[in-house]
Amino acid sequence: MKKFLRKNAWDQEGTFNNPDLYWYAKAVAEMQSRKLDDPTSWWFFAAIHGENFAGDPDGIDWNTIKAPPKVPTSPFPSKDIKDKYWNQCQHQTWYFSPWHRGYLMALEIQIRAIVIELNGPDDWALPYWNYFGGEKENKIPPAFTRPFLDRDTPNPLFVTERHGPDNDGNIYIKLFKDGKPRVTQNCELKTVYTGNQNCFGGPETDFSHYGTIFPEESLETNPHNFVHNDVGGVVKGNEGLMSDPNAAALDPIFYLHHCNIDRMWASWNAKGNKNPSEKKWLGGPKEIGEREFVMPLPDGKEWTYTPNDVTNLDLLDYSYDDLKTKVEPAAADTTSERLRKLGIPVSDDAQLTESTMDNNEKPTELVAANQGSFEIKNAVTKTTVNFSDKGLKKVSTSLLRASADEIPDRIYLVLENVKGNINANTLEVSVNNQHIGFISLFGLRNASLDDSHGGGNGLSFSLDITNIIDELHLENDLENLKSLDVAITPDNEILSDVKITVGRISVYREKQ
Ligand SMILES: [Cu+2]
Repeated sequence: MKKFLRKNAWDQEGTFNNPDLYWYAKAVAEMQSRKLDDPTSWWFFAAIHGENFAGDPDGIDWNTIKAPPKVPTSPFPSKDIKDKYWNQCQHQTWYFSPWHRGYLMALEIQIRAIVIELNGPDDWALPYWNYFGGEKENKIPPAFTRPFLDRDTPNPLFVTERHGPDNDGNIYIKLFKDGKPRVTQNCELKTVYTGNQNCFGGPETDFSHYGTIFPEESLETNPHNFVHNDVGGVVKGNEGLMSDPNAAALDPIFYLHHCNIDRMWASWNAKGNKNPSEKKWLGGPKEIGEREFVMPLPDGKEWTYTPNDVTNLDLLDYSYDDLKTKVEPAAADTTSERLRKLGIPVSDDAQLTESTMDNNEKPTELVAANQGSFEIKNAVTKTTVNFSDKGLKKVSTSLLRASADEIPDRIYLVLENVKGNINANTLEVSVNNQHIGFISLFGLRNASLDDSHGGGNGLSFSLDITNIIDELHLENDLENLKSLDVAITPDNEILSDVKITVGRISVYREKQ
């Protein structure tokens, strides 16, 4: 089988001197010249991910998108075709990675077919945007920001509605905020794909166009969601295309972002981490009688696929020029390091057996909660999370008993049922005045609608606060602890017609 090599979009300075970008632009222009109901058009492909022609009033209405891109609003495909292909993207789910891999493959085949028709290289492959590449590579490659391709030809990769993380038109990924890591590759440190709060690939779900739960720092949560909002941004309440899942794939940078996400999945597997072996994952939602994953091909045929068809890169027709991901050393929080900090002698990592470190199903138990629902305001919103006596006792007992054979509980703060009518915002969360993390709200608006797949339950986010609890234990403060003070600060101003609410903040212990 012929292998196509996916390379870094920042090669040749990320300009049109990079043939991968030049030919991508040429082919995107061709796809953009095709009709909405043509399954090989740019518009149809974007709608496969998600569209909002007639949907909710708060979303980006495809009829009114400011050019470029100039989105055609007719002719519509037949209902059968629309139901079969459109609005498939899988979010907040363990299907996130495989669905998007198939989607990228279909687009790549489509683009390559056009590149060949235009007498371009017959081995063209989709480039990736590695925003972790250092120096300037966290900026969008320059080929995407200039309005013209050649002298008078408009640049098909240029999009007006892209605002950036500071909403000033400067498009880059904000890796740090005030020195604190914000967009990271920490997901690469995870050792299980699904099943617990600390997983790489997302929670087990059925077909999930929009789901509900985000484990901390899964591939989808961070970096994926952050990159969407950092590129898209929001100005005067109007979100950029990338900030809305139902418009994101109209922006040509979308596929280069997802190519990097796909590369990170391949990198995670290359380290020896295993994908799920459950039938329900391997067979996809079709396995339980739901919609199947299906893509159009250039020859008018269709391609249905399952996660099992796309799991193994060795069996697919592409590879990456580089599978390296670099992880900040501070994030390398291993169990043995934790035990050492707690004063428990550990000779080496080998002492911790596989089963104590990451068995999939770990029992969790609620140990603390705040009073209930509240609204996120500008500046800072504070709430108190109260422990139950019983819950606190269990947490402290687990720490007092800790040994290399009995790893103490891990503790998670969960923002439950966050709802709102906006995607483009980030929340900074702190506990007892210590920063614990950032949360990207990409996907929030859709997950909050009553007819969403999650039934309008919004999104839930979990943040690991084990360190904070361990420190309280070491300072002998844990037993007298009654509550934790949680403070939440939004990145972007919350305008008067925007509402973001949190259903409850709770604390869970996870037995190890
Ligand atoms: Cu995405």
